[in-house]
Amino acid sequence: MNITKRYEEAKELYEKVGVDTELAIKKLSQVSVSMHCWQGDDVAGFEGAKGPSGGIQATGNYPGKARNPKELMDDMDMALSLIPGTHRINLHASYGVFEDGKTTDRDSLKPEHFRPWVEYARERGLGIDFNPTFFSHPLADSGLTLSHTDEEIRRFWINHGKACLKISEYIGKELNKPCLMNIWIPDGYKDIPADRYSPRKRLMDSLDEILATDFDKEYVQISVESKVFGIGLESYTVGSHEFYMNYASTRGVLCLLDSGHYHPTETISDKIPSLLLFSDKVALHVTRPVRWDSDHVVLFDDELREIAKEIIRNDALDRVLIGLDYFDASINRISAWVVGMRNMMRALLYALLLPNEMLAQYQNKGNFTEQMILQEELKTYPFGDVWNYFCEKMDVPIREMWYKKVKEYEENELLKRI
Ligand code: RNT
Ligand code: ZN
Repeated sequence: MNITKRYEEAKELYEKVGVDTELAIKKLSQVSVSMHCWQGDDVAGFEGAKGPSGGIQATGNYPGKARNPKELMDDMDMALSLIPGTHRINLHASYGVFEDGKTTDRDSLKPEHFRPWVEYARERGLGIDFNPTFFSHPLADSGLTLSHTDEEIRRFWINHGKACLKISEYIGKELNKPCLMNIWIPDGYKDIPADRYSPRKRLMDSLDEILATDFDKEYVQISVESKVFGIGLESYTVGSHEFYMNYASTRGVLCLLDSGHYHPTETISDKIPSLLLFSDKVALHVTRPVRWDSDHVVLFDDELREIAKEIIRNDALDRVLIGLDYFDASINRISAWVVGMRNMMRALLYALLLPNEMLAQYQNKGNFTEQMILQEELKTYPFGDVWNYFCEKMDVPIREMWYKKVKEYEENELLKRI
């Protein structure tokens, strides 16, 4: 009752600045965000790795990480039950499910290894996105995969990419929802390279070979993810932003912007409209870099709101494929998912509740004073009342109430995993 009453009052206030809260809620309820499975186990996967290699790192030792497919699926269920909306899940190739004792190397992974995930998603009405895993593997230990000088190693990774395309196609067809297959490789050098050109040429050729696989474009979308540096690979990254932006635009694949993969003062929010002008779609890995690509949990901060504004103001909810990408092992991992996913949705609602046309008109007419005043006042409009109403409507706990459920689950389940 209280929630509804407060919402009605908020609705009236927003109406005065020309914002339709009902429409905002309707649009938000249709949004799907890709929830990354790897937050649940510190990017370990099911092949026996302890943590990730490839210049990325999950730090912390909070108890209760998922150790097998069942635990990871249960934990994701717990998280999803506290996040408003119907979403997608994001899998890595290292999360294949094998029958007891059997394993298959990355170059010969098959759709059947992901059937349990497809069933999981189908039962819950979720979509699935997919990622080849070009790290946490002996043949990636040198820090080079698709750009390797050793033809046999390079070929192994090309075959991995091709195998993953077939798996993505299988997933897309089974769920009748396009699967986004994102390619990120760690390749780079710790110190100043003697040749910056040839590794990029080899990467270009490898990607072209992967894309030459026969696959149904209706069910698979491909994106490529650039990076500025990785741990131990500080001086040179083969798959840089310029490399992939040109690659994507010439090959008709999507550019994926990871908010941790640029220089510290560079933001991806500003890149979204530029990409939307030149390509049909753009993909995101929303994360939070703290001084480096640290992959902290996504908070409701300025950059998250700017990202959301660029999506909403450009009416691009169906052109920007939003996925999250962080891994914090120092806090309850389910809470990490819930905080980040709720914040992504919250930021989209924030942007949907702005009088975007009016603000743009101020800018176009040079009324920068009014523009600033309204933008600032809107920051303390009763946005939280609309958010609570939305959560209640979507049948998930309001405010911080959801943590009670996570705490219970921690006591009954997570702490028993030793
Ligand atoms: C690494 C990239 C990449 C990974 C995941 C696990 O810097 O951001 O997207 O985080 O694929
Ligand atoms: Zn990423």
